[in-house]
Amino acid sequence: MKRKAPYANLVFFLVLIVYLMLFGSPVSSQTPTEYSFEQAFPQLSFNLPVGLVHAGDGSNRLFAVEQPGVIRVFQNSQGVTTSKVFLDISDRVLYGGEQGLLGLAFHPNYEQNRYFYVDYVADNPRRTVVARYSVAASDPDQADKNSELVVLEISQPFTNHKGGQLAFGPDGYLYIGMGDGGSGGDPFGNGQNRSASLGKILRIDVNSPSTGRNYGIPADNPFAGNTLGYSEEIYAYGFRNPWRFSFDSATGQLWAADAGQSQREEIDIVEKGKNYGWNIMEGTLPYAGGDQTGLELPIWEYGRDEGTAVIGGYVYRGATMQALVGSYVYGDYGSGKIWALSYSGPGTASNMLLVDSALAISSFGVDEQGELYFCAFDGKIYKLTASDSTPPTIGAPSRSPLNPLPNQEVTISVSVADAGGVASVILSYRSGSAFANVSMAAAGGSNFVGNIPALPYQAFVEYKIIAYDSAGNFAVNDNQGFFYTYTVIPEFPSLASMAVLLIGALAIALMVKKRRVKIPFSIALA
Ligand SMILES: [Ca+2]
Ligand SMILES: [Ca+2]
Repeated sequence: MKRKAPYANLVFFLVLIVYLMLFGSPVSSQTPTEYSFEQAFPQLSFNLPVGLVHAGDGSNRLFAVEQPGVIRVFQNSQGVTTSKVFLDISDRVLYGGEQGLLGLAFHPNYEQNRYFYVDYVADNPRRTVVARYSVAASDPDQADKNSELVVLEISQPFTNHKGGQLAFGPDGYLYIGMGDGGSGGDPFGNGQNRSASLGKILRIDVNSPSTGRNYGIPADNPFAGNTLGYSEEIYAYGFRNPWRFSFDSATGQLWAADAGQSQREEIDIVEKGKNYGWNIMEGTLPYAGGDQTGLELPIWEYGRDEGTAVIGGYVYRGATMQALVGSYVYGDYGSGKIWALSYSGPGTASNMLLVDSALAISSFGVDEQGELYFCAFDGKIYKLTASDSTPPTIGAPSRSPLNPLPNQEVTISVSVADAGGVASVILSYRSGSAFANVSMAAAGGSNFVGNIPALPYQAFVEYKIIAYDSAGNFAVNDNQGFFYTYTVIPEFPSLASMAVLLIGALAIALMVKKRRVKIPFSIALA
């Protein structure tokens, strides 16, 4: 048995305290989670996919938007082998360059009314069309091409900067992304012109058509009822080409990515009535010049060293990549990079590169579970995956009883956490010789418990905790090499041993007394 002098424990704890003061807590360190991407539906290919949405109807279907004018529907399953044509309006769509079928959004009450909305560019004259279509109850995978109701049309001067995103907000209104109409530098000044619908994010009420329109103007739109000739549909303005925007499904915040001219790609949190700067500014840089007072700056921007056209994504709210929950995942068409931006107010933005895909990323999408996908112009839909390279985090173990008797088991409790899941927790202990391992049992929450068997009087016990996650990463909490320790204390004497001791003591006392008595007799006889 390994024994220590009484002072050894004291010296040990003093050393430990000094060590902890210098080097922090005795818990395993973390390494970053690694991200990659893979084909989400390897057997499916699409013709220039620019969007992926779900209907919110619990059917677990996905709808891919093909820029030339087709929407295809398929079951959200990795092994899916076919997709069906949900809608083909390629004969109505002006396709080419940035033009085409660009946006799709299902009505929030789609399950009841079977309405969905598309944004496309049409010709003669060149214009953006936002239209509503219906789906026959008899075949949920087949929209009725003849059900088109044109909701609004916006004249388009050039072939580029068409915007095209459609999304219903948490308020039930339909939000529409409109680029500045194109060429370069916004020659007509549409972004800052509140009488134009171009260079804006618009908001309309598709449920309440008002006189002369197939939609209503929400009463609290910034310019609702104005007499200055401003566009009543405007929700926010000063955009160049807000190609993709989305609502955070948890907070309702509107996140938009505005593609820049030649220097800055930007991410904006869009709020009602605000001016996002174009073309007075490009990102945080002056562009055409003018008064910058009151302009809303991006929460994040990057230059040509990182990409050429930002593709807005989603605030991740899925379940498979815990470390990304709450971060805005977006990418770049030119560089194929995908990042996660976390932001909780001015000065808090933190951007992390997830993957460098080298793909021509056109759009992001989420499924009914909130899992994230992206479309690329190689015709494939990809999903982002996290490879868990982060070992579990092990807390400081607690022990009961603190000072066991020789006949007492010792229960060790410890908290173990891992974003990818804890696979096993081992309690490893020794008393002088080799370590023995005990599997610790889950005990609710992140707690695990295991027992060290009863050990003899004055046994000096050392123990540590080892934890594995489901990806095979492991962490050891051995108290920074000092182990956690205790010494089994002496057992309180039992009644039987007390009796033996008492009898022994009496016997000795009697013997001594006998000798004392005997001596004087000897002397007397002598
Ligand atoms: Ca801006
Ligand atoms: Ca892990």
